Amino acid sequence: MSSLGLCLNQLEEMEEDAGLGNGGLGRLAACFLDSMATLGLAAYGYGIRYDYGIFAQKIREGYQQEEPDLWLKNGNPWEIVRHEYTQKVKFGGRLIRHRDSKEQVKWVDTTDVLAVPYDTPVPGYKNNVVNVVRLWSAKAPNCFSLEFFNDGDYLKAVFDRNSAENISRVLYPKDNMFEGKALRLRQEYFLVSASLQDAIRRYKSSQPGVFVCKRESFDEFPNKLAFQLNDTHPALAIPELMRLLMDEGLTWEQSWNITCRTCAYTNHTVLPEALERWPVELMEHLLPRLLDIIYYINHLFLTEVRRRFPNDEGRIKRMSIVEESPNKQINMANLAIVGSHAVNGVSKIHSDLLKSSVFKDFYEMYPGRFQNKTNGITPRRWLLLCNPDLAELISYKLGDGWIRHLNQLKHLTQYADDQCALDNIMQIKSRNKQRLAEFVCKNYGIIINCNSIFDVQVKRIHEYKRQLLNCLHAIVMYNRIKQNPNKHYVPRTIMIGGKAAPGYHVAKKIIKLFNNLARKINNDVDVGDKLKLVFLENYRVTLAEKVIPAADLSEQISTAGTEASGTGNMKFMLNGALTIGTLDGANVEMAEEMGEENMFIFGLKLHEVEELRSRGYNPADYYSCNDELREALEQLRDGFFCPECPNLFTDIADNLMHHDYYLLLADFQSYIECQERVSAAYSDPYKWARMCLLNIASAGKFSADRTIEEYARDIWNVTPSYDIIPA
Ligand code: 26R
Repeated sequence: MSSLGLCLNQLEEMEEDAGLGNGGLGRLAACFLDSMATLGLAAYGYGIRYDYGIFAQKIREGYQQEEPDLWLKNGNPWEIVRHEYTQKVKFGGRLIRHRDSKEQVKWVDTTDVLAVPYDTPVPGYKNNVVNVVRLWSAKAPNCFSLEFFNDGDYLKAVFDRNSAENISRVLYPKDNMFEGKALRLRQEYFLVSASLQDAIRRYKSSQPGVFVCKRESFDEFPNKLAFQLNDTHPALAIPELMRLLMDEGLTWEQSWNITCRTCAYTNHTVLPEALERWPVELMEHLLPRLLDIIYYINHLFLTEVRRRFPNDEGRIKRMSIVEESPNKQINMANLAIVGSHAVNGVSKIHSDLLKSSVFKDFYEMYPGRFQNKTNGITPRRWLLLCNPDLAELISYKLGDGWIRHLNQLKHLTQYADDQCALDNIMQIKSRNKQRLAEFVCKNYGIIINCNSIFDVQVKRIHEYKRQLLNCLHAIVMYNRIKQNPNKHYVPRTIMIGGKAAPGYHVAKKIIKLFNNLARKINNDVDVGDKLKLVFLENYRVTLAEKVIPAADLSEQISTAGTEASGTGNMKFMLNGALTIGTLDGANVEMAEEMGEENMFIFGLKLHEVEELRSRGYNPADYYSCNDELREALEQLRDGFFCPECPNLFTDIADNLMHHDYYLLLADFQSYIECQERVSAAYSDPYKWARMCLLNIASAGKFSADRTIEEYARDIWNVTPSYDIIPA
């Protein structure tokens, strides 16, 4: 490379992120792929090869602007197309029934689309195992739109091919907000149908690269295959697998038995607005055969519910896969539960919430089906790769076994009072901070104080994640400095990064607010380097790899009961940042592992949130007796941070003062006081470094290897292996 004048680091910087997901759910899948390969499990990741990944975020005058992410523009050296495994996916058409048979139904006059697979290797860590992630790209078949062709409109026929190929054009950028768009339903079915056909093909040939069918019987199918549904987005796998098996000649009962034993469902959110409900009309039009199968699944299921819980129509209504009002819709979570042998949440508190509220009725019917699988992250990317100096220090102290067995980090506790080890940790953090400071200076022209607390909140912008609470703290700090500029303050640099869904106006307004706060505060001479605000533009994996190793403080401040798990929280912990957080998602288990004295916990607990809401929450109770809170809200309302457009943030303030669904005001005082404890702790460098070390030492549980071992044991019935296979 050097003889070609190329530098590896520069090339690495030029490589595009494969931004094929929105946030936590997709990134979790990527960590799982790494762990499955490292644990020697024969696993495939299936997805869509979008031409355009998650949009690139530009900040212009403080506002988010979206730009298309044409990530393949310079080619992609890591993928290889496998035309030989192309599959056909059907849409539209009509059904022809054979007598009253539920099995023998012909789906005809369909419009077909080809799914062309592209494979990317997923190497395990130094074990010579290489799995693949297989992404489908949509291609119109040659016969596509032939009616027009016969009419002589050849050009229109060619142009029309786009409508088929649009299926894999672009990732929907909404996170946690369901919208019943036809193209999105096409995407979901396209992924599911192509992937299942591929899996069945592989099962039948049973020998790699052999195309002829060797296996005739499907009896072994559930023993050889497991489909883990990553949320409900691929839940059509259940009726689709039924269809494919019945088309192979199996009866309904045989097919249902195989389907339920093969599929398992992971839930990743409890926010009601994120749950998928597809209009029946749309399904009827696009996927008539699947709707037909769903109706029959529901018929049999409701018969069973009636038998188990007689005379309970309320229960029937809540559990039905087909919802009648306000519009006829298919409830995909209900479908996923009914068609799976295991259902899991992604942290203890979240899995308990599924059983006690969201899926209570289902838990009462199938108590043995519900499980917990607390999320994890891959230590290869999130420590070894992104923080080489810290990784080296740990290996120097403990050897390199932690890279595969993260629990070994607990042996670091022996250095908790070792001055020299604590100095090393502080030096590494300090170097990482300097590197980030250079990046911030170069990219945003803001000079930050490397002795300040690097206080970081990076994640999708959403009201429930409460970036606004973080903003309120910044305002309070600013007001205090202005009021008393000569007092001593522990300096801070508050950084927020994350994308807002393009149609989520409140989230976009929060970005604009933070940028306006930054403009005002960063240019105030009274403030100087006591407080700086930085918006980290276009937050994505490659930026996370720079930011997380440099953070002192990790903000995990969602309203208790809203964040299913969080995985960013674990990445910060593993890199020696301390956490300020609520007892929500995996924070609860992090506190358990490290001890509450090593985390900054604040705010209402889940049961207190429930109690407060059921008593009737009134935000006015909080601001009327809190001067600093009232001052901050008034400043928002009267245009203090936006003189050129004084009403810009009025709606944000009014919403907080009158509705405040996520209880920011209720947690405000507790948060501010907790931040004061953070500042006090930071003033004692050895105390702080000791806590950092104890955080790292207790991060072992949050390895995705542990998560995958649990899936393997409790759901997939396979055994991991750390064997190194011959190269
Ligand atoms: C249907 C559609 C609009 C949609 C709904 C929900 C699209 C995306 C989502 C995002 C959800 C499923 C998600 O990403 N959840 C996150 O999953 C992470 C991994 O389990 C958790 O750590 C995180 O708490 C949770 O928000």
